[in-house]
Amino acid sequence: MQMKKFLNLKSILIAVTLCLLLIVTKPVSASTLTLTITTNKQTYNAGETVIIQGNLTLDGSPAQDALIALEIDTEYRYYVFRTLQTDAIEGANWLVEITDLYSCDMYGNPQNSFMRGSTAYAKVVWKNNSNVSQSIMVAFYLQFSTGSPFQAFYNKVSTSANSSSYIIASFEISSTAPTGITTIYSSLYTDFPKNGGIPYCPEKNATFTITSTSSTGSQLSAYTLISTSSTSNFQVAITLPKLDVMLGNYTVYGSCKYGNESVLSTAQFRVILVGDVNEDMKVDMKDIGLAAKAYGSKPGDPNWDPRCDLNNDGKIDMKDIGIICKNYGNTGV
Ligand SMILES: [Ca+2]
Ligand SMILES: [Ca+2]
Repeated sequence: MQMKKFLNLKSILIAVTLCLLLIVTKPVSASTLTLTITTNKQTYNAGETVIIQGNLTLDGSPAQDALIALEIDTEYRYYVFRTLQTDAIEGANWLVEITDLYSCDMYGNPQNSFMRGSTAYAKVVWKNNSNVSQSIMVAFYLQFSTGSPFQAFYNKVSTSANSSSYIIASFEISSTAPTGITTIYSSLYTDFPKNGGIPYCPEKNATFTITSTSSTGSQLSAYTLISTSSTSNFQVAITLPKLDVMLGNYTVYGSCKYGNESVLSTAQFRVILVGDVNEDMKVDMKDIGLAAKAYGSKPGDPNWDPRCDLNNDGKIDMKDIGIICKNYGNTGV
C-alpha cells in the first residue's frame, strides 16, 4: 500500500516534470530575417564595376520597406557608406532624420562648384525627434562622376532630445580628381554597419561639380547612378578606379533591423591589377618587357615566365601582350 502510494506520487512527479518540459521546449514562434548579399564576381580588375545585390526576407517572404546600412571596407580603410532600401519608403516617422544636405564653403554657405586641387565642404543637418538624447554615427560617402568612390568618413556625435544638429565636413579634391558631377551621400546609423549598426532613416544625397578651370560651368555627367530597389531586393554599383585602385580584399557589410529582428550579413571580393607582371603596382613598359622576353615560350622552355601567361593558356603570345596593353597605365595602392 505504502509502495503503491509512493509509485503514484512518483508518476505524478514525472507527469508534472514532463508537462514543464513541454512548456519549456515548446517552440517559440520566432521569425527568421534573412539578408543575402552577393557580388557579381569574386575578383575584379581596376576599372571594373562591382555590382552588389541584396535580398531581404522575413520567414521567406519579401521584407518590404526596410532600410539596410551598407558598409564596404578595404583592408585599410572605409570605402563606402550607404543606406539602401527595399521598396520606396515615404512619410514614415523617424526617430532621427536628415533634414538637409548640401555642398558649401567652410562657413556653410551653399556652393556647388569646386576646382580640382581645392577643398570642398558639405553640411548635413539632422533632427532628433525623440524625447531622449541619441548617439549617432553620421556617415558620409562621396562618389565621383565616374562612379568611383572618392571618400568615406564618419563622425560620432550625441544629439539631445528634440533638437537639430549639423556637421560641416571638409574633403580635399586632388588635382587629378575626375571632373563632373560628384555625389555626396549621408547616412545616420546607430553604429558602424559592421558592428550591427542600423540606419535611423533613409540616406540623403546632394551633388556638386568638380571643375578643372574656374571658368567651367556645371558639366552634366553621362554617368547615372545605379541604385535600384524592388520589394525585397536592392542593388548598388561602384566602379573601381583605374588609377590608385586599392588592391586586396574588400568586405561588404549589410545590417538591418526589421520589426524585432536584426541581421548582419557580409560578402567579400578581391581587387587585383591585371597585367602587372612584376607586381610593382603599375602596368607599364616593364611588364611588356617581361612578356616580350618570355614571348613564344611554353612551360619547360628556358625563357618561360608563368607570370606573363595572363590568360592561363600555357603559352605566352600576343594575347598576353594584348592584356597588358589593355590595362596599360593602371595603378594600384
Ligand atoms: Ca608592373
Ligand atoms: Ca597566354
